[in-house]
Amino acid sequence: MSKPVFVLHNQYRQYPLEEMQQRAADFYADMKRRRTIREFSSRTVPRTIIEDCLRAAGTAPSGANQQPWHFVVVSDPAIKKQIREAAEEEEQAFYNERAPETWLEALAPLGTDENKPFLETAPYLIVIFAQNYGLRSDGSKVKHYYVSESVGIATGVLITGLHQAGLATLTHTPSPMNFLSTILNRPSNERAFLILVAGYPADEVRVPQITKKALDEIATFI
Ligand code: IYR
Repeated sequence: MSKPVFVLHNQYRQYPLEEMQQRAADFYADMKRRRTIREFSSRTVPRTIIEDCLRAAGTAPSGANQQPWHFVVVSDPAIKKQIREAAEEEEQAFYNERAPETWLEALAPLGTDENKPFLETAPYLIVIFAQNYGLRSDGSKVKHYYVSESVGIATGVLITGLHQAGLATLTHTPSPMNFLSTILNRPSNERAFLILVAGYPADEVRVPQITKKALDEIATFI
């Protein structure tokens, strides 16, 4: 059993109360502008921006600090095409056969359908994999803890980072997503978690008129 090693946390910053209030308000105002978009421009984005956002995602807290995630950044048009074709096949089955009526009703306000052109248009598809367990170099398995929670948190950081860098995203979850492991040749300990489509929005992009719940609906102070 390895012993913990503690170092002084000298990166923490405390702000005067007024500044703290302002920072919280500014952050909320900026996050409120984020919208999931479904039409992307094909304009290229420097890879270095994606790299820094991924570095930020990699700072996320995770169960036992196991960092059970892997990000495959797809910009190759041939691979994007393969992903689009496989995703659309699943989505066709979903929208026309598999999805229960109640699910389709829940999705109706978003105007989604089985066509996923953005999977080819957007400059980047960041395919996020969750590592259900780790693999030692001798092939033995390492148990991972709180995998979905950890990968979900890292994904949130990534979405936030891309947004504040000035990019738009779409969290896309074709179901089932096993085809991503095949196309991207991922090891058996990983399962696709979601595809984060990233890039500039298409000109004059339109988004569904939806609202977010008010604070008193999402939080209770006792
Ligand atoms: N995976 C499908 C359906 C879908 C499901 C949910 I829940 C959404 O919030 C949006 C879409 C699709 O991507 O179209």
